[in-house]
Amino acid sequence: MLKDQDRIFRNLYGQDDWRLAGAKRRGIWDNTKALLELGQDNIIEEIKKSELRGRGGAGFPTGMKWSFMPKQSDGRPSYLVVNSDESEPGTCKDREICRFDPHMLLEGCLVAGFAMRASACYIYIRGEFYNEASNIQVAIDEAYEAGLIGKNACGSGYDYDIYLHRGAGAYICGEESALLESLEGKKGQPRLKPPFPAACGLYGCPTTVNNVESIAVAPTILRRGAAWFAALGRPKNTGTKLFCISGHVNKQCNVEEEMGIPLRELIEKHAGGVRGGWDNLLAVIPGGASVPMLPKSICDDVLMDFDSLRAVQSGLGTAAVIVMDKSTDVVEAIARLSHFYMHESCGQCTPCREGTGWMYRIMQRLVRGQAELSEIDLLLDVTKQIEGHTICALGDAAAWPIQGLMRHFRPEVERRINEYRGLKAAE
Ligand code: L3W
Ligand code: SF4
Repeated sequence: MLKDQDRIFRNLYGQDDWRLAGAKRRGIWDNTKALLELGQDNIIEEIKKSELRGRGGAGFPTGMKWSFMPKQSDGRPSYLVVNSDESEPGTCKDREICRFDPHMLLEGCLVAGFAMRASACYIYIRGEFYNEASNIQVAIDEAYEAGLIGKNACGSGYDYDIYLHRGAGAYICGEESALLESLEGKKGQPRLKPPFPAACGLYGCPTTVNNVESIAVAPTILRRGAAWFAALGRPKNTGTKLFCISGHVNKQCNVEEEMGIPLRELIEKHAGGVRGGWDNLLAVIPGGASVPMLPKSICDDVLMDFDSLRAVQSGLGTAAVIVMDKSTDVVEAIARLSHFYMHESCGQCTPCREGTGWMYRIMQRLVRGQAELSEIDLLLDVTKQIEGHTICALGDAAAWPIQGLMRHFRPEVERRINEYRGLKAAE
């Protein structure tokens, strides 16, 4: 279990003042100038050494991403864009940073933007996060007033503006290139990659898009040192992580824990255990709706980090742990997610636009058992036709939960079909 002194997020539950005075009491904005004096390359090197991996779902190495930004300007400005469009079902961690510790995010924006030689920063926040946007704007105003950002930020000689932009409630705008389109005032539809944003991002300029949590932890890593961060967790899966635990537990919560904590320990120590006890567990979605679910037999021992979860054909994703006890209709739960992806598909590419609807229609019939047994393989075939064949990861995200269902609960799906056939035959 994470020791108190290793916790990065000191106001996760809003128990303390989120305004500038409170933030300073927690050590935020404490001699930030000294962090900048480390120099751009040293900051990036330190983040690389910490082995911090992106906290938005993909787990891409953060320091490496920053190093893709040009060291010499070719005349174009460059930008840091913070992805605060948190919409992954089950995920509610960035929201807490935005509303209870906005200055922690802003200090991260300054340090990260400076390291990658950005001219300015845009924070793109989910439209529904009205109060969170309001708190961030108050914090931005306070930071300008105190000379922490803007001209000669923190007395460093570096000029740096931070702008807040509110989205309009589309899940796909959390995909980085759709986010950039939306920020530019266009319809939020993903771009083909490459080019990656570091080469051609916002307004055609070099851009890094990072998740809120990735940016918020950067100043603490620099203050306490890469070695401290890297010693937490497991090799290549370092540091602490915010987990969002929801569903059939006794106490749903957000909690900061060490990367690699056993799933069972996470649920029992922080969420009061599974409703009805561990033996009443049916399955867990360990990383937000986009990653495949795991049955109890795997949940018994699995560790919560990128590589351990990948090894069991799932993923850490956004670390949103959705717990389902034995009262859950797993087929219906996955059908509901299929509806979500169909609804949120931007419609740009055919496999996703047509496939998400096709999958949802089959899933609906599987819930009732009104299908042929052969349609299970047809459905799996459709998931394979979508996976890896679309512009962005939403197509994969729509396919994976269904693949997970069939991998672990196919007998339950078949049982429903056989039961329905039996009822029909008896009529
Ligand atoms: C330069 C290269 N940059 C990759 C960059 C890329 C991006 C990052 C990760 O999807 C996942 C998705 C969701 N040169 C690069 C490069 N990059 N290769 O690295 O890229 P990628 O393509 O691996 O992933 P992604 O498109 O960013 C994110 C999953 O997260 N997810 C949902 C997330 C939802 C939220 C939310 O609500 N907050 O985050 C959950 O699992 O399915 O697989 O920056 O440019 N060669
Ligand atoms: Fe749009 Fe889906 Fe294609 Fe992504 S995969 S670009 S959401 S149609």
